[in-house]
Amino acid sequence: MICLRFHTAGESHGKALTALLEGVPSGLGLDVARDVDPELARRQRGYGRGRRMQIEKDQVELLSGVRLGETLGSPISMVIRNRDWENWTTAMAHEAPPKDVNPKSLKPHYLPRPGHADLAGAFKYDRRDVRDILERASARETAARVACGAVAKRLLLELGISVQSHVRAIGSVAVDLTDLPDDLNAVADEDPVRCLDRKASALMCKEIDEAKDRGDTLGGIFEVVVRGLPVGLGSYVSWDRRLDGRLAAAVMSIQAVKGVDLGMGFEAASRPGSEVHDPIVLAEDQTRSGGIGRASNRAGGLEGGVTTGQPILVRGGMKPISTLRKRLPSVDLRDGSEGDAAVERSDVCAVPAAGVVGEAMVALVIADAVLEKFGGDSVRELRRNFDGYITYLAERGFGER
Ligand code: EPS
Repeated sequence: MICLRFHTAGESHGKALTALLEGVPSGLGLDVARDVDPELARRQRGYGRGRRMQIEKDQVELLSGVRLGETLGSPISMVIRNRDWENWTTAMAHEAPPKDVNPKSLKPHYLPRPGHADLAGAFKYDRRDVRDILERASARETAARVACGAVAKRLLLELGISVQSHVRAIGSVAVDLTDLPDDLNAVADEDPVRCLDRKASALMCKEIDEAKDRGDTLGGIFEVVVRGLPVGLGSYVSWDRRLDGRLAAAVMSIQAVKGVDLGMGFEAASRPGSEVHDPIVLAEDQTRSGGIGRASNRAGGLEGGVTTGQPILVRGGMKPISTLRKRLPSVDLRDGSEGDAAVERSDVCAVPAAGVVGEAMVALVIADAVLEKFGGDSVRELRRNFDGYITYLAERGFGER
């Protein structure tokens, strides 16, 4: 990210998660109870989550960057306290343990779980107790991403750009919906798995129950939808300025995501061009794309790594959670003996939550691209630049040069 940057810190069972977001212009109205906490609550929901989500009630405490309800342009730092911390003060203490400590109270794990970062991380960071790895590799970290993403979403909303999501598949149940409601999140949030098709949703919940009974886990696919975009964000001139690549990296970086596609995605590879590319049509009402629109949106809102003005449709495919109660084979890092992988309290399925995290990551990338094109140290300046561009798109008209 070029103009908007963020960092997160924190272990899953440590004191807190922290997030530092830099590059938000001044003068953005920000009320964490209204803008951030509801996003954190959305991430905590979804059929298939484990008991941890009943313990936590994620809320942000602001430490900097906001005064009297408006951003200052300075770094915004946020803390999300882990309520579960009180049960982990010994195992996750910063201090060296006392000599007579009961080793079990340190809650070590020596049998890495296939699929989690446990084993590769143990080699990379030269640790044997894989708790040293899993605490940070855990998807608990996504709460901090969602906090940053909520601020990015708030900024985008100032320009009439919305970022929403829904679940398209869980396990073997998939839906292929093209007509998405304007209030996508309001509809999806009412469903236990954030799926728009109630019949499919019931089947998804059934598959989750069955997986749980078997001691197994499930993955699935979420789709993030961005509307209200102007034509021209991102660029084709250099590989790292392409917005499709930047979005793919951001979504792929979400824990357990193994695949990302845009618009038609992989399906486009097997169809002829006439069934893939979106015919260009006059569309006077589409002021954010200069009065020129598309008869379809198979490209998913991007051509040449640049926004077309059509909605961005980006999907993430999540593998099943790697903590299985029906343990998979592993090797004990203490003595090399074969055994069953460690079990940590976990979720059976977290695809609905991953969609909310996907919104956050996409919002951060789009907000970055907006700031790159329109600049602005204050929201007023950003809006002036943005409005000037949209007005120019209308005035530009047609001509030879
Ligand atoms: C959590 C995501 C999951 C949960 C975690 C909370 O992370 P992981 O990738 O480690 O499976 O397991 O909860 C716990 C570690 C726990 O104690 O239950 C989240 O999204 O907040």
